[in-house]
Amino acid sequence: METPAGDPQASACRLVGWKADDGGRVQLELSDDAGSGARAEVSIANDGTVRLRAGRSLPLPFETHLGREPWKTTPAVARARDGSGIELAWEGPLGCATVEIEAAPFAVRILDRGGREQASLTGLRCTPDGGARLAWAARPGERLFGFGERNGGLDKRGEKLLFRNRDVHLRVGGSRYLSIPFVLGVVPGDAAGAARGLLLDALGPVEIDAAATRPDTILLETRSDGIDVAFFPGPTPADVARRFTARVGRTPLPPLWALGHHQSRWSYGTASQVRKIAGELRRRRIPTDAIHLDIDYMDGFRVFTWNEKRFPDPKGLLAELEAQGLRTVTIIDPGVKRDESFPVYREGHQRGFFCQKDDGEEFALRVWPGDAALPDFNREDVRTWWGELHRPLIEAGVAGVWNDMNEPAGWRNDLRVGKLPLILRGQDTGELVQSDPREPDRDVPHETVRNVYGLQECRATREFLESARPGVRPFVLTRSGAPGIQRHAAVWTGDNASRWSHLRESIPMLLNLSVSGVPFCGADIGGFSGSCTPELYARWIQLGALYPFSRTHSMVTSRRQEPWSFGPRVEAIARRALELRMRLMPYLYGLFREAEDTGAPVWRPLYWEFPDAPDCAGVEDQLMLGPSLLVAPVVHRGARQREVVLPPGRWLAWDDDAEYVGPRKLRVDAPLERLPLFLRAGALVPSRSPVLHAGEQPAEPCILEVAPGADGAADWIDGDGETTAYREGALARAPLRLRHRAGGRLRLELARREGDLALPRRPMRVVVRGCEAPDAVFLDGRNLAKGGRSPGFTFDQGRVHVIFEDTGQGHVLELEPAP
Ligand code: MIG
Repeated sequence: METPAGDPQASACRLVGWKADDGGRVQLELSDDAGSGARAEVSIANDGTVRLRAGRSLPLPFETHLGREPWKTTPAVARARDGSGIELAWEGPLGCATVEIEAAPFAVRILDRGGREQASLTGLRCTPDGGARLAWAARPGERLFGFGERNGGLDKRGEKLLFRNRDVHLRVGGSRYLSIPFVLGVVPGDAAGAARGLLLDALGPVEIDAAATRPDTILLETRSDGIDVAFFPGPTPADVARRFTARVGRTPLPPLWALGHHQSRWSYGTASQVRKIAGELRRRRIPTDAIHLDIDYMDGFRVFTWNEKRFPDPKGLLAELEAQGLRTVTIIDPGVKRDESFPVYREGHQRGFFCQKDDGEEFALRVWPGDAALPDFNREDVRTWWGELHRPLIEAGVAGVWNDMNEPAGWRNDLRVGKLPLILRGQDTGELVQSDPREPDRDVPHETVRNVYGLQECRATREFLESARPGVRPFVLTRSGAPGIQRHAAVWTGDNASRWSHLRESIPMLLNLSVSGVPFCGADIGGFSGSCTPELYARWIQLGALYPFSRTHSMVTSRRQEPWSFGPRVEAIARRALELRMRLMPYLYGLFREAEDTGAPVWRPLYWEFPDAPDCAGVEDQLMLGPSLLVAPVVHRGARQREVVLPPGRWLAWDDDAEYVGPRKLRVDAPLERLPLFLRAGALVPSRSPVLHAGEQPAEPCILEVAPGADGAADWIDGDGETTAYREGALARAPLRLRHRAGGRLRLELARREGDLALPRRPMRVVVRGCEAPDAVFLDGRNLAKGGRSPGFTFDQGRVHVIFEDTGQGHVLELEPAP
């Protein structure tokens, strides 16, 4: 008899046998009411992450076949419990877990050190077609974040979510380009054990019912390959992130130029247009590091070609751009034009590299070049081949690759509306087959591995770039992806529109993507389709200049969207916004380095930094840029003020150092020129004077912004902007500490730089904001003179500026207040 879908009480399976192997894995034999068997396996990793896999037959693990680290099981000891069931326990320096496996009904309960229940997994059912279902108990008051890239609000509790990669084009709810079935559960205000995470790991589409059908239950459902879940204990979101990203991977430090602003349009379609854009960017002094070339640089949309009429000398053009500090990123779609005279197609076809239909015919997708064949990226030989095809591009000087349409997306017919094909969604891929990444000789329905199509493409691209330019940090940008995509590519959120609602929505979308393991993400600034208004562009660039990935992009039919397209006032706003990004580059660099080290995202929801503050949990129109900066952008048309939820603690307004004490709500003025931004007391933000691009020397390379009012600590991270030498230690780390002493004395320590990177002595400016004129300032015990000479200090509008030469050997600054 069928049990009602998702009834967690339904005794779907019971344990009929078990054994523990030497590796600490517990193999379980299960049987359901109908007498059908199922197999499961439970294991614990050394950081306390617990994995449960189950299916009619035990699913084959796939992580190493996606290029991830193998799952490392600890030799946890399993023993039979009194009565029935099994207990499995592990405790180590990185984490611990106790797993209780109950026999009938089969249930897996995960407990923490104190014996408190962390997770309860019940109601396992394995269907004959290979799918499976599992229920995970939601906690009272628990908010459910993460879920990768989704429309809508921050908290998804009460929603049913399908994860199947698809080209959504504009705004539709439901699944999108990229699927990360990861849940971060947070109980606001509950400091102990507040955060926990779970990944429903899969190659194909899955569903999560986020307590929609049953208010106390999260239902996890797959369609093929059994079920594979990993549970990540907290207690903080950062703990969950560290464990989750240890499993799926982290973003390697991007090249510095990729952290700058990118200017894109569909399309800058001729060499002279590109030159003109570059010229304007420089003439108008708009900080920008990259120009993107969309599909029209190609010859008839044939990948890896150039249209020779429109781009007669790519190498010359790209060298010209680079001399102006502008890198070039070219789009690459997976679809290869089926044209016998096109060498890429001919070779791929002859070598059998393209996906087929189940009848053995080559599959053809209607997409830009007409009929196109799809490489089967699940095969290593195909990935190597595909990677190698990029060689002429990088020899021409292409710096980064933009992977679009890799869900994969296409359409049935090109019905033309004006000059544009009307894209009919839902190309039927029902008959498409691909290699199983685990067993390349075996064909499986594309649907069962669909969600990793884009990831495998990006992996091919990145691995090639790494091997072709050894020691150079690659840049790959993608639309589609799956858990772990952050190891290979930055993610942009696809086609949005020039609407205020899409500006607003980009915040929860990017925050949830960020906590889903993808720190390097952004939305098209100004909106992709539709025509942006001057005011919308101004507000969007103010926020977008602080997106972790910052790119202006627009559609072929929309009004032009360069920073100067909206008149001088908005141009000045854009310049200022991008200058702020350039100022904050040392801070951003440190945040990206931290993301690679710990998995903590660059953009953080308020609850991440303030888990004890219930009022912060649901805030979705503000964010933390790292631990120190609160961003409260204006996202409503006509608004010249906004309400800010100020988290607990003291805060300094970025522009005028006005001091506020949270938690409180605050109304702030936000004329069109202003982005409300706050420094957290205790913040130590490494910055510099703005430059036009990563390669330019700043007038002042080191400016430390200090927000007094609380003690604080941070690291100043320095390294080169291009190479992977930092992995061998060529990175400088200077620990910073701020202390408030009795009598209002401030003490700032810049510890001696650590690491193998030899840095020259350099001028340093420390800016202590929001203070009274000091009586005296001491540098390394020496009383500094007042005045603009180094070493010395000045006092101006509530800020103390101390300038001196940073030797890297460590310095102590002391500010003595007036009596
Ligand atoms: O069918 O390459 O999301 O950024 O400009 C549209 C043209 C194909 C979709 C991408 C968009 C890009 C556009 N592409």
